[in-house]
Amino acid sequence: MKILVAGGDGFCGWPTALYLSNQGHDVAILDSQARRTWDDELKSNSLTPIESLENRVAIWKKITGKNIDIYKGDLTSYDFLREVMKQTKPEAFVHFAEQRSAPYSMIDREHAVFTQTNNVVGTLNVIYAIREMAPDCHLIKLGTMGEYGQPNIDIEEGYLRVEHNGREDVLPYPKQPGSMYHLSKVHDSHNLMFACKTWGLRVTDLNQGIVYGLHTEETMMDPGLVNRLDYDAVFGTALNRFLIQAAIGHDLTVYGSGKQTRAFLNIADTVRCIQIAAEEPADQGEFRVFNQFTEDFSVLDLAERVQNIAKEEGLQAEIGRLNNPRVEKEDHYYKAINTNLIDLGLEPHLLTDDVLRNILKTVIKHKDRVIKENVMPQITW
Ligand code: USQ
Repeated sequence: MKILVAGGDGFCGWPTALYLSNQGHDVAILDSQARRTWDDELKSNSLTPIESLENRVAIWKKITGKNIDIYKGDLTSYDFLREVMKQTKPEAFVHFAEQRSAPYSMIDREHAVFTQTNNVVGTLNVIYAIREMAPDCHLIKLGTMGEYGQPNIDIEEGYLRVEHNGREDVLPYPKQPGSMYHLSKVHDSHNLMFACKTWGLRVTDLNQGIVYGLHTEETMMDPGLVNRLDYDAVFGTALNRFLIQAAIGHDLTVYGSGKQTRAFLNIADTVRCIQIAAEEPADQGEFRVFNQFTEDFSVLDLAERVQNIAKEEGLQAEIGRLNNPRVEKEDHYYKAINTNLIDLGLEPHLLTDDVLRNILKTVIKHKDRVIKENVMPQITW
């Protein structure tokens, strides 16, 4: 298939582009390089040293003989997007190209406005470009498990059967997002559902949990293909941050009681989920929702597991209890359903001690690159 990966230079997008290319798909990357610009803005960096997008793609071609075209530009520019659609004529459009950090969106008014404008307008442009230029193209859009929040009932995959005053309907699952960023994805979901219903677009919304790890088979083929890895308090996420903190002897930054429970998956499962969605597309007019995660854990459980593995590797990692910089439930019910992707063939890579140990060993190699001032959270809700 011809697949366009928007956001193909980022943490999820880069390994996905390589994986799809390796599976024999004809892949092109659209990317504005925004993720690299935010590093400059925040005076932060990837733990792993990453090559420019041009070099990455050239190395991939040298090793595998497979070509990946690059289109540098922003989805919020409709003229640019139309031109890319004209040249690539994609059968599947994988959309990772959003500002994805909750803390970044909560810095101040400007960052909230930027996040929602960037994400919502970008996705609206994708909807209109597909409608105008490739109405059969299947849009695979990255949503988030955070759209649902932490309700006191089971979280279904996108829809909930409701009985009310003796009548019954299947309705979009209620959304209770926890940041201006998470809200942007809720807005996207509504726009996408409307586009499917009204114009017959076909969309899969992948409500992904927190991704951990960094390597896939493809990114390990050459040091120049390595994935980025974030550890800072703005773009770094819970488990990866704890592993990097253990590597540098920093207390593990558990926010509040640490009883917050979240859905997680390995980056190796992210890439496979995208392949499954692409090869088993939604029907024309269907707004299909998959919950994309494999396991759930409380933040404190993860910190304790990292602490134990670190100890076995001769590292001292204390669990630090910080005042929670976020406004969020800490003690709550959490059960989310994730059978759709499993039914289509996903075989989860579960979080074993060996997996934790391997990530820890990788991060130890690069620990001198950590900018220590960026580890503690500074942004509050
Ligand atoms: N947390 C800590 N210590 C830390 C970092 C986080 O205790 O050092 C806690 C937070 O308070 C929160 C939980 O861990 O309760 C998750 O925080 P996170 O920063 O790992 O993840 P989050 O802000 O939710 O966002 C990340 C991605 C986002 C994606 C989301 C999936 O950045 O793009 O949408 O995970 S989900 O969490 O399911 O919404």
